[in-house]
Amino acid sequence: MQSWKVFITLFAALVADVDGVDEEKICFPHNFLFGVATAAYQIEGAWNVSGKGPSIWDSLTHDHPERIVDRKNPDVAADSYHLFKKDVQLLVKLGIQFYRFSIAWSRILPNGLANNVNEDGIRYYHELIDELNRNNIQPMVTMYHWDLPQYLQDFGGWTNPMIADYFVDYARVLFQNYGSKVGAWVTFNEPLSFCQEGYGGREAPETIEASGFADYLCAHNVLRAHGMVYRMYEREFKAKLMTSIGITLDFSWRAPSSLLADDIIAAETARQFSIGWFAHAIFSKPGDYPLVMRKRIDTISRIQGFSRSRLPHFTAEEIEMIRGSADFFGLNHYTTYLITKSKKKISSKPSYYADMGGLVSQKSSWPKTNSTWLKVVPWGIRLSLNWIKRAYNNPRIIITENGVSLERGLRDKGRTNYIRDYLKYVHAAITKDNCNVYGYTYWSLMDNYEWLRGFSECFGLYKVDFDSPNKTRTPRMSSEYYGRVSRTKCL
Ligand code: GOI
Repeated sequence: MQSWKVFITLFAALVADVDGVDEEKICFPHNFLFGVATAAYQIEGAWNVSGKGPSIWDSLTHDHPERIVDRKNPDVAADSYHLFKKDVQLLVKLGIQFYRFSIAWSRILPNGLANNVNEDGIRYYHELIDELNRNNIQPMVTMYHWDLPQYLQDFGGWTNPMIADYFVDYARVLFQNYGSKVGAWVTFNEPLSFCQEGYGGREAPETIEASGFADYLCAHNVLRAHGMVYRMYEREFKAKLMTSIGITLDFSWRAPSSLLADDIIAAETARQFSIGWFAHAIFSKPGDYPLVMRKRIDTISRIQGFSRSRLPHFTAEEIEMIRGSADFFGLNHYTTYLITKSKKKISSKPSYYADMGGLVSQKSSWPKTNSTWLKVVPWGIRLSLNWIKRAYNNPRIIITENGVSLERGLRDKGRTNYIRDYLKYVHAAITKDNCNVYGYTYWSLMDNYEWLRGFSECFGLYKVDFDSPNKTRTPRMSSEYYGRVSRTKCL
């Protein structure tokens, strides 16, 4: 069947389905996992404590406060570096089964390279992981959640092919130290975000701004680094350790803005240029980049007078190495976009969006949140899960982030509704569509530093008072709801 027919059938079926079941009790399988997520830079603080080296985000927030909405930096943030035992108690109170957090590369290796290991950094994550295990909360550890050691950025960051080797060295230090007590590893969080915004746009500190060029180089090296870590683990650790390794990819659903064939095709192309850019090489049978990316970028590069494609090529060995290099598919999903086929003529200026050929928008009637990009569109998660199932032969999926930003207050009915509505569609994807989803993670445990948005957007189940000396955490109403869901597995 053509993809647009699949889309319409699925869409009609699911809108009819889920609306009718509001009153029934909806329960997940007993072994379904519920968790919450955070990231090192957004909560730890202690930016230069005990030997930690600076990351690119430390540089940006210190040197260019004008680029941050509230001009604030997270030098202290929620101070989880010192308050982690309190945070583990919040997790215990929630009754969740796992905690997804990230390790700050430059806390372990101050300049990113493995010749200098910072023992205090090693100690900190040992204490956090031990505290989690003591409380029966499984740690799920992200190796890279955007905080590149500044030293590595100075010679090209993710555009430097050598960075894949440096990342393998870093991952080896992590496996050697924590391998026996961590059940699941995520190599990268949302490479689409940091490659596209850091190397192609203005939304991040890398400020390379070479869209249609550096973003492709970044993705290329991230994919190589991911595959190399997976194979290094197989060679050096698999016999001794019991753990799983995956990657977290962000997939906002891309729906066509109309039922015109042009827009339906443009939406599918946009999916291939977003999730497919990273997932195809790892999760598809043939591996490598999606064919439509290869064709469009090769053709447009030629029209623009380049002597080679702006999209790099993998060697045959690299394709083999990356293919199948994940035990699970980590999915971050928050919202949905509409795609309209672009009618603009190709200009000489390289651009990822021109290569993709679609215009991105959102429907004005979709409910707003406190983040401009995040509209509440619960059915998008079911379509995303089904798309992944079909494209990559039903992989094991864990939803590694889903959440919403709302007002700072404690009575957050909207957050409870968001979680319930999105989980209803996750449940339908499992029970009606046979998607292989085994867990769900709410972003975030607590309010934190929202990158360029500073402290102005609150995603937390717990409110954090960033002005109080001890960074007081207070439960929001939604934490009661999510705690009940994670304990009973029922909505
Ligand atoms: C997570 O990423 C992340 O992992 C966490 O660390 C984080 O805390 C959490 O999100 C919560 O933020 C309006 C083209 C303004 C260019 C609408 C199209 C800007 C720019 C819609 C579409 C969107 C979640 C920036 C995934 C990056 C925010 C991915 C969500 C910028 C927009 C656009 C828009 C656009 N994304 N990120 N953007």
